[in-house]
Amino acid sequence: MRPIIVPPSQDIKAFQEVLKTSKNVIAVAGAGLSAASGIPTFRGAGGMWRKYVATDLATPEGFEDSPSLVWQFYHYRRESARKASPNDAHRTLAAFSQPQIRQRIAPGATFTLITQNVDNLSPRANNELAEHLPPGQYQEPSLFEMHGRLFDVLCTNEVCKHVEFNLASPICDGLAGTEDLVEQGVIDPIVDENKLPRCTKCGSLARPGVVWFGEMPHKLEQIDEIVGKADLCLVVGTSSVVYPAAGYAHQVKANGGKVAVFNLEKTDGDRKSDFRFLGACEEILPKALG
Ligand code: BV8
Ligand code: ZN
Repeated sequence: MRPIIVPPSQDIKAFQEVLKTSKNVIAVAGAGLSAASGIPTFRGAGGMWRKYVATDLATPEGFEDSPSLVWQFYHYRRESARKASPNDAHRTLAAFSQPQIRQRIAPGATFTLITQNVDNLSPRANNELAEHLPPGQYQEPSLFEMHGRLFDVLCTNEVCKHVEFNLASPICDGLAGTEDLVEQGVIDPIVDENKLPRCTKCGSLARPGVVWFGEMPHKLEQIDEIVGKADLCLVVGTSSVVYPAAGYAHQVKANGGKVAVFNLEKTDGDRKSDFRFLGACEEILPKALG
């Protein structure tokens, strides 16, 4: 006899009751969190991976084959992320990361945001909130950018390994204007490799500070420890296909915790979730966590 799978609840009030009794809450976020900020997602409708083969662009081998092609793509992503602003979903998660705000809806619970996004919008939402809170009230949130950061620039020299946060637009003269070509889907390696970003310390070729396929995501041990203690996992705007991030909700479930999905569309991973709120997370999350 096939086990009867109870469909996920869509009842926000019931979700808020669970929230009230949760002790350790995590949120796993993906590109859908930033969609309303104008940052294209990877796989959904309009997803940018549709035009480009992800494995050609987001892998060490892709960078090895053509650093120009990969830098043109990440320059385009940097420029679009620079022009973007945090949306209501980023702001809701930033507010929920503050204990004195979270107390109202999840008294005594801890909260950690684990984002796959590299666009710097969650840190910006946190910083904007910090500016609006009375001095001394803001507490550094528990935030993991597990796939790295677009605006981190890493040295490729194994000895130097210099890292710097760099918001320059363009990051180097050689890439200026190529973002329009990428926007039109034209992506050939047109920038001379000698004109690509260099390490400011040793002059070696630099690379975007993101985690590519096959590379180890950041701070996995700390994340695994936090996931292991979570009794509620929010899944926000992710197709849940990239591991290890896609496995965290299952882990919380397996540990007896609950899972609430906030996504525009159904995904394979969410059939067994306890709650599923289909729609724009920038509209639903403020209601659910507000
Ligand atoms: C690793 C960084 C070893 C740079 C990215 C076979 C099985 C299982 C795993 C693997 C396998 N083969 C290979 C692997 C490992 C691989 C992997 O998972 N591959 C997949 C494709 C099968 N993973 C890795 O390589 C990782 N490293 O495994 O190391 C290891 C690990 C652990 C322990 C030991 C060893 C590294 C993965 C990181 C890759 N880097 N990006 C960059 O951004 O360019 S991945 C890329 O995909 C982004 O980071 C992105 O965040 C991530 C996931 O995509 P999503 O965020 O989900 O975005 P997507 O567009 O897919 O979905 C958006 C969703 O939002 C949609 O559902 C849409 O409907 C919804 N949405 C849209 N608008 C809204 C919305 N929802 C709500 N509101 C809206 N408004
Ligand atoms: Zn260097």
